[in-house]
Amino acid sequence: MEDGKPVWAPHPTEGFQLGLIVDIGADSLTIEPLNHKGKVSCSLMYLNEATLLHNVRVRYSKDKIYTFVANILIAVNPYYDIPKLYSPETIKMFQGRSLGTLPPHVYAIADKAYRDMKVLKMSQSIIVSGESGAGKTENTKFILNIIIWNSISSFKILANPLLEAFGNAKTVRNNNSSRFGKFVEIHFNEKNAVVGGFVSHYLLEKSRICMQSPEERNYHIFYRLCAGASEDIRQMLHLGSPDSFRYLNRGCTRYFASNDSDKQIIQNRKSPEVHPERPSTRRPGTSGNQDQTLEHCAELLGLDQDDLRVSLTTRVMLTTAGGAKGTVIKVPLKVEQANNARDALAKAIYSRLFDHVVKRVNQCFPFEMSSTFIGVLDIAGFEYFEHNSFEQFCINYCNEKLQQFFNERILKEEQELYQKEGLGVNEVRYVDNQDCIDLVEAKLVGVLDILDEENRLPQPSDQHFAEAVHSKHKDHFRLTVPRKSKLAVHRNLRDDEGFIIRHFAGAVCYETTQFVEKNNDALHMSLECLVCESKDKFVKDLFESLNNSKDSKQKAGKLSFISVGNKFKTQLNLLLEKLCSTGSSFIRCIKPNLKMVSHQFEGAQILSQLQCSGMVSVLDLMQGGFPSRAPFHELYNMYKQYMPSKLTRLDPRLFCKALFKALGLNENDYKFGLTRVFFRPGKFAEFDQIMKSDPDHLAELVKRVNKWLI
Ligand code: AOV
Ligand code: MG
Repeated sequence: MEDGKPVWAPHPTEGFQLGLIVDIGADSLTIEPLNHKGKVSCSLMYLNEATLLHNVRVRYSKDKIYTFVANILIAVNPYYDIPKLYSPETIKMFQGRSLGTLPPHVYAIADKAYRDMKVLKMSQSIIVSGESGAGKTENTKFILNIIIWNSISSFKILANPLLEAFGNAKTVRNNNSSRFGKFVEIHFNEKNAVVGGFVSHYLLEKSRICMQSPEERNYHIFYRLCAGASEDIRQMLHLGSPDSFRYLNRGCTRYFASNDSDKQIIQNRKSPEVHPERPSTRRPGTSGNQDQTLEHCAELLGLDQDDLRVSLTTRVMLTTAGGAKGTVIKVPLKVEQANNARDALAKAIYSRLFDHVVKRVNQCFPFEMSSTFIGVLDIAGFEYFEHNSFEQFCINYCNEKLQQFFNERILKEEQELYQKEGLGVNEVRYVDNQDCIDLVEAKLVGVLDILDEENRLPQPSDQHFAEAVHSKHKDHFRLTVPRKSKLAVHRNLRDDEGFIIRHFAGAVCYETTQFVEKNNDALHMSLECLVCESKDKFVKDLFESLNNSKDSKQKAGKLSFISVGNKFKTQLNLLLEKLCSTGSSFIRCIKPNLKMVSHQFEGAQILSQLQCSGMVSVLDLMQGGFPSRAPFHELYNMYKQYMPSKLTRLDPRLFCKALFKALGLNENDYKFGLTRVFFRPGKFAEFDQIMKSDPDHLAELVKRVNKWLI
């Protein structure tokens, strides 16, 4: 660093800003910002987070929303339809062309997957990640469409509108937010024609069924039913306006006119909200006539009205006191407990219904024999909010696993490149996150198992769980106790009701309130028994499969336990096994701003997403090896103007060799491959600076080169 040299300086809103050093103090630098619109040439040969951010920014301003870093595709959400970006002509242009010969595009990734599958006869996966609203689901749809389009088949996947109706909702971050993760597989026969498909789903958000934050909605399907159902369905289901339903009238009840009432695919970016918020006629909790609600409910669920009432308001218990051991008694529930029972029933029904919808979708794309598949993973990226609960814990655990997979793959690619170029370098160092994964999933001592153990206690408590986590991992590098100020201030929480995990993307403070409840997928036995005996075959079937797998001798009244966390762990490990057996590509989606508008690039926010997506750690990973690389002919063209003609007559490779020798560069700082030179971190910049330094210095250099050439 020297006075007058341009540097990228951290900036609170822009992320980084280019400036000149005007003063170097003992512990600070004074930097004068340079006008962005001035001439700033930037090359990714200087690979760091500032130049990466700058590059993405410049490209975004020209509607170039896709950028490659190595083979990883960065996709910025444009929040408007860029003309011709996904047109049939564009699709044609990408077919069969190799990565790197065409501008970066999601079609390039899809096409690479399809070609690799054909050529290598190996299944492929595309991992799409990013925060809420970053464009994962849209890009996933583009990929699936083009793959099916490409593979000359009459096969159509029309499952998306259905899955999105049941699994997507309006949130403050995204009007069409997927509240579940999915891995969609398209299966092919040995002739590479599509033979079928399969969808796996993960972690549907259940709390939304009973409760929505202000400005958020329940799942789309409810509003669409209210808005678009025919009169006979309306009568049959006792439908009214969303305001009249307790589960719909807490948050936002607005209709999205063209989405909710007509039968087309939900595309919220094209449909402004038309109906103003309808006045709420009743207060929550006092909705309508409760007896009538109970009657409708019982009717629709195929239950006896009195049985339903009793099951929702009492709990069957086995007495253990005195000699009366084993007597069944009915204990009335407090209002809050009864509300919880009702909510638990609603959540159980909906999540089983969603499982059923996915199962039915899968039955529509059956296949008997498949030789390969292309799988696309659309799952939420790393999350940290003001308050983080069990959902964030699970999704971040998932992202740790995916990050590890990502690191291993990128590392492997780097090493393969080094090998191909004959560098003789075997090792690239990087920070492994296995310790963080172990902290979550290790047998007995991992957070998930500690939580399960808590769930099995007669009186589990969130606080006791948090204490157990801390006591089992006293000096764990990844785990700390939150300070009181972080957690307790507004929420009357004790300071030990939580833990902080130091993730690869940053530290997150989890509040353990409700962890125990959210980790349990089981209903109280009395409710479970009730729905299992429904006269409605559909409702009965929803619960039956689950019931069969359980110990039928389970005692009445005792809360059974089905672990959400461990189910997810099992699913995730299966998914990773699958991913490991495939060739993989990565897409990192970026949300450009919180307002969800076009043409607005919030640098600081985007930088943090690049960090969370592991892109910055890819740069770090590359720093452990030879992150900057330049083909011989590029270096030749870049510097020949400074060199004597004797030197420029050499072929580019020899030119570079001669030049490097003459400069007396340290041989540890660079390596010659077959087609390019590789540099240690920061060394390319040093070299470039020598080459472009002042005329005296240059004359001296030329003399040295001449001498060396003789
Ligand atoms: P997400 O899947 O990443 O969020 P979406 O794919 O639903 O995000 O994208 C959010 C919205 O951004 C879409 O509804 C579109 O309006 C717009 N959008 C995204 N990509 C494009 C594009 N390529 N061109 C034009 N508009 C786009 V979440 O599911 O909330 O994590 O849970
Ligand atoms: Mg989505």
